[in-house]
Amino acid sequence: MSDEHYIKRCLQLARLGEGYVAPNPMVGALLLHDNVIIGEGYHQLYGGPHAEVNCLRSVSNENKHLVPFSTLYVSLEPCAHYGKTPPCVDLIIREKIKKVIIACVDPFAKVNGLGVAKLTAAGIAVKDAVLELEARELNKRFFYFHNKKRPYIFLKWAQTNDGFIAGTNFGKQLISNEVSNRLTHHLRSTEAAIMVGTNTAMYDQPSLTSRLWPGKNPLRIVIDKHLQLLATAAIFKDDAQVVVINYIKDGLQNNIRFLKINPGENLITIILTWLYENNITSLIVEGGTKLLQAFIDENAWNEAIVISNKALNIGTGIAAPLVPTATQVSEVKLRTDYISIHKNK
Ligand code: AOF
Ligand code: ZN
Repeated sequence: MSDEHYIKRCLQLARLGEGYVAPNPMVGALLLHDNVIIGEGYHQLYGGPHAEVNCLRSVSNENKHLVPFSTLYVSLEPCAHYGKTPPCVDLIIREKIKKVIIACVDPFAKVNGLGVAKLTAAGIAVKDAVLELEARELNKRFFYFHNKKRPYIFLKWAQTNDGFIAGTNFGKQLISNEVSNRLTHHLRSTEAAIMVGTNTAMYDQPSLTSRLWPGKNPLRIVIDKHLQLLATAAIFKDDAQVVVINYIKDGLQNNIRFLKINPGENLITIILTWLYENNITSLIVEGGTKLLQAFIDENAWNEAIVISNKALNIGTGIAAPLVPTATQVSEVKLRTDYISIHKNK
């Protein structure tokens, strides 16, 4: 079996942490001795042990003596820093492992190459860049966040066949079907934050939770410049945090975080900076058209997920945002809904 084969298994293990490890990356590891996998592990929970630690812990007592003669495969460069856990490189050196194969270097400034350097200095053979593209794609949020210093942004909306996202006067319009809604809730459970504009929060009354999928809720962010939303709005209900971006006040009140901005300031820049400073690696923007179009116009987006119900025409209403058609990379059909994914190059 090739190194690619074992790194692929590491990527598979890593994905088991989806939705539970952010802002950390998903990481998987395995130990191979004489073509037999004697240990496997992944980073399961933010703040918890890293993949390498879980992998070594999984080795049975009768196989422990094989560890120094095994190769460690990891989907990310082992860490060299003291974070919530001690450095994985120290553990690898202590365990006398002589060969480490990794998929990619960690973009996090406190690690970024230092893990490989420390292993090499200890006489350990390190092979890098095995399935690097796949590994970076798996942790696209984490890489984007550290390289560009802003969260990875998904735009998501549902539109009718004739291109509307709501009826006239913001009339609430059910567009996507229950299967697509599950998909949306899955996305919510894997992303750190979700945002809507005032009118969407007011007229659509979304709760922005991931109740149709197991997992955590994202941090909810709503723009409400003049604090017009009623305390009874759906966005303030349920067990998920809320941030209200507004012109009036700052601070925490009844579990709601108010974040004051000044008129004239670039809203998108301020929000993205705040998200970066608060270690929020990904954001879904769910509407309405004005907010989505602002992100498109500022070129502040990574992926757009457009759900189009081909069986529904309403003739008039609020037009959907316009995303360049050339950016579409795929389309899947879920009953009457066509879900197209666009990627910003
Ligand atoms: C690894 N293996 O499984 C993961 C790594 O606060 P900590 O201690 O959890 O450290 C978080 C950082 O460690 C994170 O930003 C990333 O650079 C790295 N994640 N490293 O060797 C792992 N999850
Ligand atoms: Zn580590």
